[in-house]
Amino acid sequence: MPIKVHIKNNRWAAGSFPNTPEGEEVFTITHDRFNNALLEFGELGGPLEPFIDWDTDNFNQSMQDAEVLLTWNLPMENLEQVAPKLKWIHCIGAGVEHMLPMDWIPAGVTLTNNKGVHAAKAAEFGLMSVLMLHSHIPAVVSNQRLKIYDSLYATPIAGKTLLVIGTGSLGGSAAKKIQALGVHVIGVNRSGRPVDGCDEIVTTDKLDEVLPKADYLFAATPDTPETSGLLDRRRLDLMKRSAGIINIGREAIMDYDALCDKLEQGSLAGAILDVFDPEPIATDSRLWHTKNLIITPHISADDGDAYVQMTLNLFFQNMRLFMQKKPLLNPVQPERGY
Ligand code: OXD
Repeated sequence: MPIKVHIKNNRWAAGSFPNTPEGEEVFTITHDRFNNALLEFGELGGPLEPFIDWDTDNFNQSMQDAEVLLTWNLPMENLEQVAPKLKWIHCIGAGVEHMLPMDWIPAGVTLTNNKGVHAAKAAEFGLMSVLMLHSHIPAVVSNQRLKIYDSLYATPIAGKTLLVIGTGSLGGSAAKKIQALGVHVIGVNRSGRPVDGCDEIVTTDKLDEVLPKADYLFAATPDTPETSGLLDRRRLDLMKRSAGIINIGREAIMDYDALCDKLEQGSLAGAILDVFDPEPIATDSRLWHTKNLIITPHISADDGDAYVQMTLNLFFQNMRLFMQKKPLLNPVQPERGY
């Protein structure tokens, strides 16, 4: 029996995903991309029956006999009736907060995510952004807009301390690259498990103790009930005035209003933010003109050429396991929301 895979691509639309027209090209799974990626997984070709679709154009009809859904999002209502044969949903993103709360997942259906696909790009972005903060680039750019020629000198970065909040695939890969420059890296995670690239690990409940030590903070956590509001105004106030902050996780984990206040007052030196809610940022948002803040439009971790290829690579590895009835890679734990 062939395995029907419904592939739901999204057309770019305001307030939806992809949130920019450029994103549509990066994240779309075409027949060519699907077949090219399949070449490396020869034995899977025969049994697979892909149905490539857009938005919900043919969703209800096609999902009647689909066992697998490959998508960013989906209509969750009555999924059991809409998709009686469904066993596995793979989300083409790492963050799955748009699917919370996960009480809609029918019993017997596994949700997996794209963890790992972003590691190489996130590591380089992490390295770049920490070095940018260390060389005062947000302030240099703010000065340039005001025609201020102020030589903001910096030292080599060795000996500084970086706090990495969220030491999974994104944070962990960035930590390794930055540690190689002689930076002391403190990782913060839920369990306290050791992580390559981190000199020390503390559990999230010890965050208040390590925030004052950080010269730079790199936030790379998903938005879950546990991380939402983690870096609130009180915690941001624990940081050094000379510190810099990067967020490539989700806006929900940090109080951006408090962050903007601190940047304007000079009680924080700089910030580079890559994630926002909503995206794109509203034209009247204060973020656009906050001093010493650089906005990057959600480009920190998605490989512009190979995102779909890497996604399909992970998907086909998992498909092999699915066919062998083995546990899948990257299962999302609905109760944790990640
Ligand atoms: C993701 C992201 O969740 O790129 O995949 O933000």
